[in-house]
Amino acid sequence: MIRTFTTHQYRPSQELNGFWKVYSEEERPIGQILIPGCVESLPGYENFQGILSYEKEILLEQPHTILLTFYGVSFRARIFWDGKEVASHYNAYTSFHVRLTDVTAGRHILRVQADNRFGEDSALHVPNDYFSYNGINRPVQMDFVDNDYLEQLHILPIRTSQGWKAALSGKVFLTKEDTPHLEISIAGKRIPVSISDDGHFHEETGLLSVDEWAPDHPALYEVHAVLSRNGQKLDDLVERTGFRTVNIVGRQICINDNPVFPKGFCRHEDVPVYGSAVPYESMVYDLQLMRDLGCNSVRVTHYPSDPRFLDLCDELGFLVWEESHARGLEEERMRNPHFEQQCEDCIREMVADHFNHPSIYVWGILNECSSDTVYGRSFYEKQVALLRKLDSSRPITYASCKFFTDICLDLVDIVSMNLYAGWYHNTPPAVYIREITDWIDQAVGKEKPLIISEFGAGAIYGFHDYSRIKWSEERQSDLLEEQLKAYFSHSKVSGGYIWQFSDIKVCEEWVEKRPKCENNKGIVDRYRRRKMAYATVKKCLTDLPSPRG
Ligand code: ADA
Repeated sequence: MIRTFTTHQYRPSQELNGFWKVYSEEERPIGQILIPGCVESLPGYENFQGILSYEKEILLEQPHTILLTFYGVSFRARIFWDGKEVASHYNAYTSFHVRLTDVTAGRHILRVQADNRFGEDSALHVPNDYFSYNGINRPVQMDFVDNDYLEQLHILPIRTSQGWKAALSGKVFLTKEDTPHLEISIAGKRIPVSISDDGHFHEETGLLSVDEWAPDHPALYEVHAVLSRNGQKLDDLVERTGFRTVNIVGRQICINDNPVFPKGFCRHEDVPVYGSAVPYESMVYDLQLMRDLGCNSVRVTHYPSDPRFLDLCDELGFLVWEESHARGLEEERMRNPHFEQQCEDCIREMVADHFNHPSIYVWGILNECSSDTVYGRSFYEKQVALLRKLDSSRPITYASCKFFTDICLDLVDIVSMNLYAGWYHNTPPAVYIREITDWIDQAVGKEKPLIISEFGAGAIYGFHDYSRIKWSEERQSDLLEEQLKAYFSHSKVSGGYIWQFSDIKVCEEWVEKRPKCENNKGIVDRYRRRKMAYATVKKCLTDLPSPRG
C-alpha cells in the first residue's frame, strides 16, 4: 500500500511490491526479499553495510511512457533500466521520480542499487544514534502516463471571516505546445484552472462548504485534478486535505484559534526484522498504543516520514511535528561540502511531498546541530528562510541541545529544547525547567511557545532492580513521572515529547553509551513489549492537567 486512499482514478498505476531478487556487489544472487523491505530481513545480512542490487522483472503488453516513483531507497540509490543508469538519489527518507519514455512492449529489468556505507559524500547519513539500513524501505510505484501529466497539486486552506476557501497550486509536466485543460474538484465544486506556459498553475476557490479539521474531528476532503485535451482525459491526480489553520498567540499554539497542548512521543521508523521498512500494520499499532497512552501528537524523528504514517495521523487527528533529516551534526559535520545541498534537497522534497497533510502543524530542522556557533547559525538562517519560502502557513522550530548558549532562538516561531534532566545530569527536572525558561525569556525577549522536544530515560526491557538503578525499568518509570510532572505543569511550557516511543537499533559506533546497540529509552521495546513506564506515562498523560490547551 502506497497511500491510505486511491491517488488515481484514470491513470494506470501499480505498486511494484512482492519479491525482488537481491544481488551482491559481485553480482552473486543472494536471495529474494519482499519490497518494501530492508536486507535486514535476509538471514545472514542483519547488520549489512555495503552495496546490494534489488531487481524486478517487468512485463509490458504495450509500449508506454513510465513514471516510476521511489518513496525511499536507503540511502544512496542508483536506478538502472535494462542495464542503463537512468537516475540516482541520496537520502533514505524522501521520494524521487524517474520518467522513461518510449518504453517498448515486452520484458524489462528494473534494478535498484542501494549503498548504505558511510563516507565523505554522505553528510546526513552518518554513524548515528539510529541505524541506516540497506534496502528499498518504502514503496515503489509504476504509473503509465501521457506525454503531459500532473506532477504536483498543493492545497492551502484559507480561513476568511465568511468561511473556508482554498488556494490550489501545482505543476503539470508539459511536452506539447497545445496546453491541456485542467479541472479540479474540491468539496463538491468543479473549478477550471488555467496552466501557464511552464506548466505551473495557481487558483483560489470561492467559499467552500466544508467541516474544519481538528484533532477531535479530523474531517478530510479528497481533491481531484483531471487533465484533458479536446474532451479526452489525459491524466488525473487525487490529493487529500483538511481545513485548519495553525497560529501562535504568545506562548499558545492554536489550531483554528483553539489552544492545543501537543503531547506525545518522538518516533523513529524502526522495527525488528524489517528495519526502516516499517509494515503498515505496525504503523497502525504504534498509533493505537499512542492513543491508549493519551497522546494527541507525535514528533517524527529525525527525517521525513513515510507518507502512510502521515495519512494515518490525518485520519486519526494526531498533530505531527515533522522534521528534515539531520541529527546531532556538530560544526565539523556541518562543514562537510555536501551538507548544504543534501539538507536543501531534503527540505524541498519533504515540503513538496507532505504539504497537504493537515496533521503536520510544525516543520523542524537541524535537530541538535550547532545552534551555538556563528557558522552553525548561518545554516539555521538559510534553512528557515527556505522553509518559509516553500510554506508560509506553518510555524518552524528546531530541537536544541545548546541550552544556555543557543544563539538561534530568534529565528524560529517555537522554541524547542531537548532536556534530559535526571538522566544525563543530576539537576532535578523541576529546577532545570525553571532555570531554562528564565534564560529563554531573557534571551528571546518576547513570549514564544516552548516545546520540550525530548525528555526521557533508558531502561533495558525486563531488567528490574530493587534499588532502582539506572537502566532498570523502575528508574525509567520514576524519572519519566518526575519529568512529566515538572515539565507539563510549568506555565511556560506549550507541549512536549517523550524520547522515545520504542527502542531502536543504533550504529555500533555508539555501543559505549548504548547497551545492546539499541537506544533503550523507548517505553516499549523494539517488539512493542511494554516496560513499566508505559502505565506511568499513560496515567500522567491522561490525568495531568496541561497548563494550556
Ligand atoms: C538526543 C537526540 C536523540 C537521541 C537522544 C538520546 O537528544 O536528539 O536522537 O540521541 O538524545 O537518547 O540521548
